[in-house]
Amino acid sequence: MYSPLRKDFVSLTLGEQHSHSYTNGKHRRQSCWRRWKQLSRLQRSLILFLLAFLLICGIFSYPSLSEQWRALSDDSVKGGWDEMEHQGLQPIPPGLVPKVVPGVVQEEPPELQRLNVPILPKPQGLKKPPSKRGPPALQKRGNMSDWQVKDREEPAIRRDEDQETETKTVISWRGAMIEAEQGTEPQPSAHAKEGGGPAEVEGANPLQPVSVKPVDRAEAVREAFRHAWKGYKAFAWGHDELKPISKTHGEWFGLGLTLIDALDTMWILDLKEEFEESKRWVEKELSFTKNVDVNLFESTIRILGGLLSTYHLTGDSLFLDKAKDIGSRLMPAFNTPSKIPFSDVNIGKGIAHPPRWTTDSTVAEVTSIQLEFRELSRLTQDPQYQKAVDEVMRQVHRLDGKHDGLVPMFINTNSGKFTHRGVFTLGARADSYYEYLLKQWLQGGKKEPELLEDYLQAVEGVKKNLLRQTSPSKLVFVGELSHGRLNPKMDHLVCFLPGTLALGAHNGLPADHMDLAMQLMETCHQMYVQMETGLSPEIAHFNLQNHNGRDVDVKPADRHNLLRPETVESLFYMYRFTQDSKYRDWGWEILQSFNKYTRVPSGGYTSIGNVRDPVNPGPRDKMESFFLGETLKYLFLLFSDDPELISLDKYVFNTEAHPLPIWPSDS
Ligand code: DMJ
Repeated sequence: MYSPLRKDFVSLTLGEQHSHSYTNGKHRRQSCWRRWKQLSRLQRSLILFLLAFLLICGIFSYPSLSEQWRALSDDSVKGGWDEMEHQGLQPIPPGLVPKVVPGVVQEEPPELQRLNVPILPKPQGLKKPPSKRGPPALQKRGNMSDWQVKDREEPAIRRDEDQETETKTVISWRGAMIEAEQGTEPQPSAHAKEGGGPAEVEGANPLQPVSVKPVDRAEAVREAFRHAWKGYKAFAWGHDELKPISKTHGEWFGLGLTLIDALDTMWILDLKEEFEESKRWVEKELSFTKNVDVNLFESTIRILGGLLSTYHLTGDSLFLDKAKDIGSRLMPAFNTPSKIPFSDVNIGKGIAHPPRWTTDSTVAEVTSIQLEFRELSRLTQDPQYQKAVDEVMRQVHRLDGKHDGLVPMFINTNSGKFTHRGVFTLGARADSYYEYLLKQWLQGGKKEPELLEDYLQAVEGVKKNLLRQTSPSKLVFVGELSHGRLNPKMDHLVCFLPGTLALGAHNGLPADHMDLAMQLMETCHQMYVQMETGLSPEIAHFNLQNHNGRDVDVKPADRHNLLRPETVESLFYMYRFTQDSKYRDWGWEILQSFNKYTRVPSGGYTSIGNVRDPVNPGPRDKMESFFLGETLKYLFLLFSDDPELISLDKYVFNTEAHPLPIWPSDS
């Protein structure tokens, strides 16, 4: 029963009738003390608790409040802001100018975070870039320069988790957050585009040219890598792939795929700390003694290729030992009636098998493992690896079913013959066959004529059968031939081709290979710039009709972007061989689009589902290992001014961007 006498509360009467009329301090102290003594124990404890609580709150909020008071009381900020903005000037609160290296994404200074001051001052005086993602019409933007107004640095791309809540800078999509509106660069003035000296900026006093300095693009790639690594380290360390939105990992082979794929990238980008930590993981944790099925091709190009190139760059035998281990465990794949390898191997049990539904293997897969196994033989002086992969090439060289040097997509592991004949593509399932013809020829010192013969014939086959021009802009693309009919579609994967053609031309192959490379490079570039996000779809369809339509179209099922490298890979080759800065500019735009639409604030980059929708690009929650292994590596090399950094006369890149040495002539 509830007793009316029972008190579930404490009544405190702190006020006093005459409390305001103190005349004597002593009397006041005495009277206070008396009142205090009259209070019950509980009342006193409560008051003391409240006072202590208020004191603690005061201590913690003091720095931020004082900052705000200081900022508010500053006349140059207060009131001046609107007026200055109106005049086309951009006030930056004194003491709050972030010290940023141009183009380098840095942590926001804590005072900026606290005050929520926009760290990216609006680039006034510089016209907003024309809406480059407008209706997707053909856009030839030429060279975009990377000059910026000195005091208005590019935004420090936001990184901290607590910034995720900043609605201004973040797109929210079904609960997923990806960063938005970063890296948007003010359009450079014509002057800045050309030169590099002080630039006149529209709206600024012409007598006082504003000095500009170049963005350090290579440094921006380093920053992107660090950001990706931050996510991998936090949520996927030692696992195959980062799932950056759900902040967890995905497993494919269970072999730390991203970490191994990224080893040589870290070395090349000079990210020592990250490299050393990863090396320790390889030393202590990486084990191939695992009952796991791996895909022969994927594990060869990513793991074996990654370990071999890291061995070459570092000279550390740890990586060669690991390469030998995985290489020998993959060898059972070649135990087939035809010697054309199975697609899958259990590296723990030493048993290989084809996929469940077929005894076929993919042509690109069985012909794009040669660079790695040949190099393994050279390093170990054990010929078994090279023998196995050379045998595959020997057979494919002689096979019926090619069409002017073009190969079908499947080959049977029992008969050793092509299957599903009549379909020819430079895209998925055939792409790197062509790439490895040229690269094996280069790797071996141009001594294997069948490889060159097959390569040259294939390029002629492409020219004769697969090339078309779009309407209305006459973009040259490589279509697909299906039983005599041309399908005007091109995978993004085909964008490796400009780079490979350029590499061939650089090595003495016909000059028209370079012409074709330039034309295809332009098309791959258009596959990016004509999309609203500035990112290419997985597959583009091209308009052949002779009327005013759009050159590039995308089917709903092909609108995704997996952070693939092929276009930036080719841009790297094109820049190295031509020194034409437009290729760098195109690469820079791509990096900015990745930062804008695929970067996840808590770390990592995500593939997206719809490159046509900048508002809702549909993050897919996966960072493929090749984003670190290839995409960022090629971007870094594209922006690096050192042509000797992985010289193309000394190295060939495998199809996962792992550089392997061109063999010395006496080997
Ligand atoms: C990579 O694994 C390799 O570049 C491969 O040759 C094709 N697919 C991915 C990248 O797109």
